[in-house]
Amino acid sequence: MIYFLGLGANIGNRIFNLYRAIDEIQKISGVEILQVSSFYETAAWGLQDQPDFLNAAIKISAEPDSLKLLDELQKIETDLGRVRREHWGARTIDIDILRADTEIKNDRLTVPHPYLYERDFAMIPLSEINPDFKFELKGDRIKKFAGSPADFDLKIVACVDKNCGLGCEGNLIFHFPEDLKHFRSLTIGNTIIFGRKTLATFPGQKPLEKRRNIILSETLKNVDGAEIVKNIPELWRILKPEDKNFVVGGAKIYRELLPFTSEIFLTVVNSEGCPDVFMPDFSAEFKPAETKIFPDFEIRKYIRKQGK
Ligand code: A4P
Ligand code: MG
Repeated sequence: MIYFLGLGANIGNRIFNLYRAIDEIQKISGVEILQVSSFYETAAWGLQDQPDFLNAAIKISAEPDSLKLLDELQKIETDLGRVRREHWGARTIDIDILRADTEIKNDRLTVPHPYLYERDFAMIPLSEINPDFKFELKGDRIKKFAGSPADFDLKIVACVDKNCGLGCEGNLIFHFPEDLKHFRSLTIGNTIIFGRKTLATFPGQKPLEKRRNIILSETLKNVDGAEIVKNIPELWRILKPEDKNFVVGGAKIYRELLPFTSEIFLTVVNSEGCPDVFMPDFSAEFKPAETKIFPDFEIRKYIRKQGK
């Protein structure tokens, strides 16, 4: 089932609270984040004598039923330090279920959220990721806040065989000079983001020259010529909105960063490797944009169906 969630924070490091909440939601078993809105700074609604909020909306698909999902979301609120004190009061993180595929009404849950259409702080981020949701602006004070994952230019570059296989025991399956040229022309002068196993497939197992190398790894300590971040919230802290960032593997990193990606460059080789890892399925959220055909492979570009 598809759900749209609203996130809000107005105590502590508000932006980091949102980063962490998104990261924790992505870790819920059976939940996949599909899209994340910009962050907005908003005047407190309801109880007005409290600091401004940062608000955002995200779209997820979730296998757990709605009450199980609510339990998981409330657990994240608690883990991130939220103490329920006053209704509509200040909080480190608040996660509400704004909308779902169906209406829900029971003693724990009302979806759509009862005040949804009264609140610009919920509807503006929500309509950014789903422009089909029409609403009337209430005129509350709200402005975009820089530094959301949606503000970073993130693209995936990957090479797969015809079964969407990515790799074989840590090695890339194919090496075509024309594809390497394409990879270099995209990435040189820009940032590449990858995991520990992908580092091991680079020449000399070293970061690639002429690019900013960022490794996403919990275990690596120091690597000459690269910056290491332990988790995705740390990644958002060091990316720059003016930079172009390419996610170059492996499978786990593709899966984790797919929700924040605007474009995918997929080299599809016209044969079968012996893959043990696969590209995550992105067909629900992305559509083909252009294809370049070469003798042994083609390079397909995909873009998001609905603006980032
Ligand atoms: N509940 C019922 N329906 C839902 C739903 N759709 N999503 C129940 C989530 N929870 C839902 O919520 C109380 C109970 O509501 C839950 O146990 C659940 O079973 P809570 O989060 O414990 O309490 P709360 O958040 O103080 O109350 P409430 O009514 O959820 O407050 P809101 O609506 O979340 O408002 N101003 C700005 N600018 N930005 C904000 O983010 N947030 C609030 C809180 C007030 N003003 C704000 C903002
Ligand atoms: Mg709430």
